[in-house]
Amino acid sequence: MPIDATKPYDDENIFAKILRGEIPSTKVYEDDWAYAFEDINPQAEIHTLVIPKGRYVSWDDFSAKASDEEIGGFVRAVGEVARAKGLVEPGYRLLANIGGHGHQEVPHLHVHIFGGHPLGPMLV
Ligand code: D5M
Repeated sequence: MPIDATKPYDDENIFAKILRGEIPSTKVYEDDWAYAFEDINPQAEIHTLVIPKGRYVSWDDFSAKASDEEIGGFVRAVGEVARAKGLVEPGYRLLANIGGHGHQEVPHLHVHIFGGHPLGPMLV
């Protein structure tokens, strides 16, 4: 079910639990600003999620409230993960779903990194 991205942050969401180490994840990368792990239900050969360490529901929440340092650190971390995965030369896709129409399911901002093969045109 898509979430209402205007609701307050819920500390019991599944990615908050992953950040606290309360449920397992396959870690790909971590720094002061971000944590990256493999998607549990991959939609491409490479499907990695990058989340900020701060408590942000969505891209909207993050872009409105995060500090420039947090935003810069997070954006740089997404690039680091893609480089570490060897995706720069073949190319890859970034996606952030936001709220109901965006079909966001987990209420902690996450950027999807897809790659590993030609992805074809975006459908929407
Ligand atoms: O995508 C939410 C994504 O989160 C979806 O691709 C599955 C993934 N997911 C859900 N639970 C887990 C756990 N526990 N580990 C790894 N990946 C997970 P959205 O953009 O919100 O629709």
